[in-house]
Amino acid sequence: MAELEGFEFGKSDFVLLDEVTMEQFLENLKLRFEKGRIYTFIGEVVVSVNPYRQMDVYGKDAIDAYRGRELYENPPHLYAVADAAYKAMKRRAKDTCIVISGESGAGKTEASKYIMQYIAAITNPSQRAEVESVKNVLLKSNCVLEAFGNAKTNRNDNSSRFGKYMDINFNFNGDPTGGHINNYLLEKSRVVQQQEGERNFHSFYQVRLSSSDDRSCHRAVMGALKVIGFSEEEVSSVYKILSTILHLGNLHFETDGESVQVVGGDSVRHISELTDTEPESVNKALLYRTVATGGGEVIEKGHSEQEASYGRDAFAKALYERLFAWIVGRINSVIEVKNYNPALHGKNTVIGVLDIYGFEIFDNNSFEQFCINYCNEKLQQLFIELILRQEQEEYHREGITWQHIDYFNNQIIVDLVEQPHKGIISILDEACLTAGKVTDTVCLDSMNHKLGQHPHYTSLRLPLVSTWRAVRPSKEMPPHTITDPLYSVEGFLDKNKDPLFQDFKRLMYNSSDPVLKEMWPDGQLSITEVTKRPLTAATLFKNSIIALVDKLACKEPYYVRCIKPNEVKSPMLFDDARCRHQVAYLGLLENVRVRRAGFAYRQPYERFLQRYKMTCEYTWPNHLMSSDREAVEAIVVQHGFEGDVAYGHTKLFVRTPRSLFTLEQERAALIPILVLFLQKVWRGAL
Ligand code: AD9
Ligand code: MG
Repeated sequence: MAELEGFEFGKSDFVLLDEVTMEQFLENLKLRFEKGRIYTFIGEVVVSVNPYRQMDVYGKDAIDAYRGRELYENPPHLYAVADAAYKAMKRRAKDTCIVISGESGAGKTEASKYIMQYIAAITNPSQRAEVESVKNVLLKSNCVLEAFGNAKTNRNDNSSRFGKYMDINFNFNGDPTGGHINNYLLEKSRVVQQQEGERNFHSFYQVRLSSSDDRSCHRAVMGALKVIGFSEEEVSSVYKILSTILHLGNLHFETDGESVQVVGGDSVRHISELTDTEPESVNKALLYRTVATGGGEVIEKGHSEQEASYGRDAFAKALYERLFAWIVGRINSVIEVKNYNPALHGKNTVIGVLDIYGFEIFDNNSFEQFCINYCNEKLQQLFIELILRQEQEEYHREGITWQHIDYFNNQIIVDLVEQPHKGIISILDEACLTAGKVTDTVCLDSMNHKLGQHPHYTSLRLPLVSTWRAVRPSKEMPPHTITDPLYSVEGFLDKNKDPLFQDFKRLMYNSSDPVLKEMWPDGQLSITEVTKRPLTAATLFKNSIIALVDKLACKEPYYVRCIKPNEVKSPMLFDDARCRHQVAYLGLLENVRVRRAGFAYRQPYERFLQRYKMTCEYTWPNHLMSSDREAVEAIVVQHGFEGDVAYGHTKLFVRTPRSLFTLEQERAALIPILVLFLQKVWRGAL
């Protein structure tokens, strides 16, 4: 639990609330936000409220204050969590991870950057050149990924349009030796369409250099690409692909009733130059597709105007998606740990940092929200399981009997989505694989039929499909999703199938640009060889999220839960309703309850003594007992809360915060008297 700052800033740990109610939680959160205290603990979890202004709490002084200290020794901060994860990794050779969640604009990416900066600042004190270079690449990778993976949206000017998980590897000295980045579900539809007021990915504006901001970002990205080790040819290919996509956007199609033509000035010629392909091949790929007939014959079929436009958009999206994946892969090839010999260098340990989209519930929710919310249901499940496991492990380590805590098991909701054959994704896939015209509505009917009886699959309203609702069995545990998300089934099948004509793949594979060619290995297959259906978008996403959860589950987790205080990016406004909503679906009250269900508060004997020894005649100014534990017992007995504590091997565990309040109040009352006393001593009056 956090060092108690004094309650004028509110309670620095939510476990200290008098009662765990939404009202008290919000009141405390708001008070702290208004007093400029944007971080608050729930045990070892940090709750962060986006300040929407520069805070003077990340400098060198702060880094020094948190370095190597215990969680409760300093006020709540990202650095406290980063340090805890780092210490566990270094001292106990544990793989750890820091999971940062929250909705768009809540401050996840900023938090992940501060965490990485902190880790970079506290490692490699001897400034070894090879470690410095790894750190530099890890930090610079952020700038590149943000340029290509972030965009201005209505909710956030720098919104990450992909999920990111980064492993940082450490040697036995605790210095970074490399890393690995996984990216999840890039929102590629943005390449061809943006909502009003939103922009495409930053990279497109940087290539056209539309504003001074874009120009300075472009310079930073070019610098970062160089530091990471991209060759000039590679950088050139990257920008040629961006230009190709822009040119694709400039062309459209017309028909004279018989055949379809490309309209768009010199765009085809530009595209062929930029992609190092023949103009006729580009033209052909845009207007025709190769199909294999039942008899094994291969024919070329002309597109309708609509098919051609659809094909162009799918091509532009795929180009960008593959470019992004290639950039991530290229960064990985630089930062992967090479020549690591555990026999020589000791165990290689890892800190993972996950910056992933939180629940998204809009007025109109589509396939993307379905995937994102499924991912959050899974992470929520993991969160509760791991928090409980961590508690259990601590009790076990300290020799304290564990009491079972009742909690809602999210698995039923996760199963509803991902179960083979029966789950929503399976039903979607089945509809996508069925030959003929299965429409979104037909698929929805099938889902209603198969899942209608499921307790968490509720009322379906065409064309909306409502999927799951978390219903807690006990009223102690409120649901973490307070609004049932409703999904518009329109477009689900197409987004799930995500088709791209083989002709485009072949065109790219046949490019003379080696970088581009490398991104399209599947283009070497001829149409008759393309028999195996590719996995659908939902299944690919599901597989990657299952792999992610497996990866996280074997690590010691630390959590940052980010909250967006208002919709208008104001540093002053705390919008009660918006915050209430987030506290609910992030499961924060549940988190406090789990933390308090056992022992709300714990502290090593020595620290406890230091803080409260003044409240007991047997321990002030120094105790004469044989151990700190006995001295702590004396304090507990004197204040009459023996029934409320358990004595661990190294720590005191206190069940309810109330006992602690008594001590805190007494301490607060004594301090002025002590100060007076000491002043008199100094002045020689005593
Ligand atoms: V999204 O899901 O990627 O759309 P994030 O990542 O949760 O979202 P982000 O970190 O990008 O949000 O924060 C949004 C903006 O809030 C930033 O661009 C900053 O202007 C602002 N912000 C967030 N955290 C801080 C902070 N600790 N200090 C100052 C902050 N400003
Ligand atoms: Mg972000």
